[in-house]
Amino acid sequence: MKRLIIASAIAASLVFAAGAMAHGDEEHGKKEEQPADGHAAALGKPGDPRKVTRSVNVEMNDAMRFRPDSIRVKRGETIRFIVRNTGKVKHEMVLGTIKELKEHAGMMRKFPEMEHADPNQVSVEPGMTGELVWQFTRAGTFDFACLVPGHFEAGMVGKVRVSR
Ligand SMILES: [Cu+2]
Repeated sequence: MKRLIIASAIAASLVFAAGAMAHGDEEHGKKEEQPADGHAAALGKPGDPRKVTRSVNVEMNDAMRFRPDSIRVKRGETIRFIVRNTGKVKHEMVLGTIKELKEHAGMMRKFPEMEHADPNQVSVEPGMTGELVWQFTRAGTFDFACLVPGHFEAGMVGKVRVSR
């Protein structure tokens, strides 16, 4: 009888372990799905530099503005943004939805040292030029912003209008 109890205790712990493992797998699976689902995915995907259909020049300056701050593209286009920083401080261009960008700006205020190099953004040192290649796969109006702490709040934002 005692042996039986031990055996079922082992069986129970095995089931528990298997359950824990299955749970772990599930979590893992969720994580892997995230890139398709989350960050900036609403407006498209990183573009293939060999399939660029058009280049767009964007200036970033210390007046906390993008020029132009409104960009029109056609759905499906792959745009090479040539982003020039004419200011004396670092600026960046981050593509996203305004909700996402707001959240991200909040994170940047909390962790100003946070460096990130996602495919939907380019950071440009003063006097330098950076590039960002993006394919717009959905029609709609999307946003971009500079998320250097304080810049988004100062109105350093712009819009991309993607037509069908
Ligand atoms: Cu800026």
